[in-house]
Amino acid sequence: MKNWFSKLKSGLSKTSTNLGANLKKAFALNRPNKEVLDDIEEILISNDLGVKFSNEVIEKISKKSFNTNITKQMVVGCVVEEIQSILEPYTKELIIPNAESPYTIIFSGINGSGKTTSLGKIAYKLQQAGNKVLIAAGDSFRASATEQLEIWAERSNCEIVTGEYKSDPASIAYKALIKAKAENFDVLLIDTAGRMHNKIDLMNELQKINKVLKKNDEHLPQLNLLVIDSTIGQTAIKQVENFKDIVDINGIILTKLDGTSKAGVIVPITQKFKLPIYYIGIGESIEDLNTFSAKDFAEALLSN
Ligand SMILES: Nc1nc2c(ncn2[C@@H]2O[C@H](COP(=O)(O)OP(=O)(O)OP(=O)(O)O)[C@@H](O)[C@H]2O)c(=O)[nH]1
Ligand SMILES: [Mg+2]
Repeated sequence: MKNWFSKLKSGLSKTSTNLGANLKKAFALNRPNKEVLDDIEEILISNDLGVKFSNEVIEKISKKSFNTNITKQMVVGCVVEEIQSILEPYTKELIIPNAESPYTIIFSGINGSGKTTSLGKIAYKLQQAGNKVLIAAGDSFRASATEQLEIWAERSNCEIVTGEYKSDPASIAYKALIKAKAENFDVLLIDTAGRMHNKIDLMNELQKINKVLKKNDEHLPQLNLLVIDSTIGQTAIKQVENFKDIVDINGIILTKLDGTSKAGVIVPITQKFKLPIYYIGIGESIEDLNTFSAKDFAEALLSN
């Protein structure tokens, strides 16, 4: 998409400015390689890239700089290359196959992570690409959640199935699935309520939504997407763990990359969980979501 890279770059500017300024400082004084390396290691860790990643980078730079002084260019090149090679295998495009059952995606995550907004943006994308998309308002828990999703359904020109306030989300999902099958929808997108992992009832409910779909067709849902707010940094790692314990999370969306200084966290998340990254969000409007490119991301992150 035209301008996406510059949008991504400016979205990631909080992270890249931090990272760039710190790296610059590390080279401000003429110091022995060993001291510069110690600083770089600290900078990479404090920018959320993780200990494992930082060690790997330091090792590479040490080898490269065996007989020569370390330069900022060398470090930036190495970090970009390393981030790209870690993330590349996990960049995933959402492809909707032609099948009897609708391609079903459940959006889960903690409160306010961007589930509903991401669902709306994806509904728009899939609809634009010619798919028949049905939305299920599976968050009957929060007052006005359904209304919020109805607005997204209207914007994306998709049909929506809703339920009564506080009614059982699994039955809303089921009702939507039956409609989607009967009317040959290609895609079914299920919104869910935000939940913290310690809210046992809500976590069980998420399992129930999965079970109800599976009972109808064991291949459903094809995707359990965890929507992660990137502004929370390291906490995201624990969050992935908690959700993976409950449902079979098989993909992630990273949101709010436009407002975070902690975008680096995607690296340790990927190293630890090896989950495909389907989309990233860099703003609130309908076009501010795109497929993830490891190369663009790595370059934008080190662009300052
Ligand atoms: N800047 C920015 N804001 C975002 C992005 N994604 C979502 N938001 C905003 O984050 C807020 C929460 O988004 P929702 O989509 O309602 O989050 P949710 O996970 O559905 O929230 P609950 O249903 O309450 O758990 C809204 O104000 C969104 O506009 C993003 O990529 N960038
Ligand atoms: Mg929501």
